[in-house]
Amino acid sequence: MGVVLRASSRATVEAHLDELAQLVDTAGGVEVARLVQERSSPDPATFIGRGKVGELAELVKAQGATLVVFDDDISGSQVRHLEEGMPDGVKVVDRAGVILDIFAMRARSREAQTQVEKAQLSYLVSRLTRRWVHLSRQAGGIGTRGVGETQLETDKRLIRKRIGVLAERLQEIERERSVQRSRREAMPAVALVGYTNAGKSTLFERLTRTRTLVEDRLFATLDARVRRAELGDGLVATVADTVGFIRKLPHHLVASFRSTLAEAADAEIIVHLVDASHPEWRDHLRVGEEVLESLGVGREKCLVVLNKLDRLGESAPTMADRPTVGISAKRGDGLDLLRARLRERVLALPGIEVLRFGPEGGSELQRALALEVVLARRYSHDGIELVVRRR
Ligand SMILES: Nc1nc2c(ncn2[C@@H]2O[C@H](COP(=O)(O)OP(=O)(O)OP(=O)(O)O)[C@@H](O)[C@H]2O)c(=O)[nH]1
Ligand SMILES: [Mg+2]
Repeated sequence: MGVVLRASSRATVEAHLDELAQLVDTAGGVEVARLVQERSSPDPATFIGRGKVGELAELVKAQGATLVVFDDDISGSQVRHLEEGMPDGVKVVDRAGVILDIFAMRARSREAQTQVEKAQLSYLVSRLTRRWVHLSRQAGGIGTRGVGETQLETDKRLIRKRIGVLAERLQEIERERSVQRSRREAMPAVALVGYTNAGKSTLFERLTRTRTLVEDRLFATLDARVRRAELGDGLVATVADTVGFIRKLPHHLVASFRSTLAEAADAEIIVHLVDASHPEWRDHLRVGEEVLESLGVGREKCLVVLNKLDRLGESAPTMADRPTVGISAKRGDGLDLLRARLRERVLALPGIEVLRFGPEGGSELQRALALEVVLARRYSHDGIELVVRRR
């Protein structure tokens, strides 16, 4: 179900619905019908118009559908009113609900699972209605109920408590992560970020020569992973693969995935990967830039890399306002140029120095090797050259 509000257009809403259909497919559902309504503003009770609710119910019945997915954020009471208008047992969710479902399915690490549970509970607490199965029964029942409190409030309180526990656990994981990070600190850190399905994991495999999950599905990657990569000319860096961006990602979700994205935000060089063969790639780039900005990442750190050029033939796009690199992560085209650009950026980082030692500089060389972090060593006929990072 899509709604064309005043500020948007039918074409945009259709494109967003195509993406929503992909999300539904990833979550294991099958799209059987689509409905779009144009309205100047959402109906406070049912989001779409009352008449449209009837039309939707007819369509659901005709198709034997079991789930209605809204592309826009809908509130708990709107869900309730909408579900009341549908045939029995038909559920109503929004885009955020589907994304959460996918995240729950894909979460592997303890961190991702904790983040997903926290995000799900926050989502739930805003949508708790009287039909909710009482949580207090699981949590010991008698004694947990405050005097005069309604069941609903008790449930909400229990959920908030659980959210608090999860938040603490996440902080602890984040502390462990920052310890690990400081151990790697001296190595230049490159993060691959970008819209979901842009090809980040494919590029990660190419750069780090490891195998990872690459899928033509949304959110194949949920956990940030970091590996060592050779950039050529003897230079090494760490490269991080990260969770993808998507439009209309609700704020509370972004917040719970912040620490996963923190890996990206903390990187010194950000490769913002874009699927240039996607008709909406400029929009994807903009969504990514907005998220990066909200994480406090400066533009100057980012290198825009246009991927999947193998699909475009001669008509590779360019951008007037900034330098870009065009690649095909799948075929391996353009990777030498990308590595060269990354080397230039690494060499321009603070603390990086190139030291040269002639044949007589043996003791100085020994000292440098002991004191500095060596990112590259190059041998030539008249001595040795070290690229070091001052701590
Ligand atoms: N034609 C073509 N396909 C590519 C290229 N790079 C990646 N793909 C395909 O695009 C799909 C998504 O690739 P991934 O590497 O999983 O993308 P991702 O950005 O890691 O996606 P998420 O983890 O879901 O955010 C896969 O089917 C890849 O094979 C490319 O250069 N050309
Ligand atoms: Mg991936």
